[in-house]
Amino acid sequence: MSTNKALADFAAALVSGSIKVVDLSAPLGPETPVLYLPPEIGKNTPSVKVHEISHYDNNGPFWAWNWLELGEHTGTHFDAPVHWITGKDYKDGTTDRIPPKNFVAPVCVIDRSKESAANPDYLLTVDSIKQWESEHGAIEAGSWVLLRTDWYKRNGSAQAFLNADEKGPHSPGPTAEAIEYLLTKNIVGWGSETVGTDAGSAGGMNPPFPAHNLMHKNNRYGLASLCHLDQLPAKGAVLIAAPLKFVNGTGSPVRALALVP
Ligand code: 23J
Ligand code: MN
Repeated sequence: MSTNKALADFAAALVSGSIKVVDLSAPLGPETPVLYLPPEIGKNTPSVKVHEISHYDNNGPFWAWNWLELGEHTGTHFDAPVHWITGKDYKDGTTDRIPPKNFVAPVCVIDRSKESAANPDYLLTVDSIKQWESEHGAIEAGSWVLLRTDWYKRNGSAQAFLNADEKGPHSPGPTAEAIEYLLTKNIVGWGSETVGTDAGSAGGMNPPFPAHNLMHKNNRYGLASLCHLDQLPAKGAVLIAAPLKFVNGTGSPVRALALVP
């Protein structure tokens, strides 16, 4: 028999409940808010549509099933490197070719919920990450880094979640320099509670959409529209987030889960 103490202890902790499973995904359905891009920038993704095949009726007497009309980048979702032009040539950069080991990783949670409540255009800076590291220890290679903003609490209303006015969307996110700094730490990915991994103001940054541009340029991943980051410790949890194995996929809705002590 092949055994491993860490895995046996882990299995026992799951059964006893001393390690909890926290659901980091938002409900996925027709009401799920989706990104809105001004038409001069590009075409938009559709909202989720559920098409009924049968419902224990003449179309299938003993069964119910649906088919879905679903964008890859909808709801709580994973961004693969080929999503961005800077990552387009990575052979292992599509949802079906990413090494599955990268779907399970330790997670650092930077809580800037107070700052984001005070300022919906809040941007995470390098100094702020260094401050977090002085409190919680260095960000380790192979970790996910997630920005907690409590923005997920707006998820039930597209208007509050996208938070756009005539000047564009207002939602928190990282500066380009913050992402560059995290890349020097060899993180596996960057995640947020907002509709995309970038701030609402990111279209005007240098480079535009720096979380997308820089993470994917380095064959790293993104997670957007995460929920319940307020249930995670700053350090010490493990994130499981696996995209569907779409052939040549640029992203996928995920059921993101955290294992929490
Ligand atoms: C396409 C263009 C801009 C953005 C996005 C997609 C996303 O946020 C996404 O879901 O990847 S900002
Ligand atoms: Mn995306």
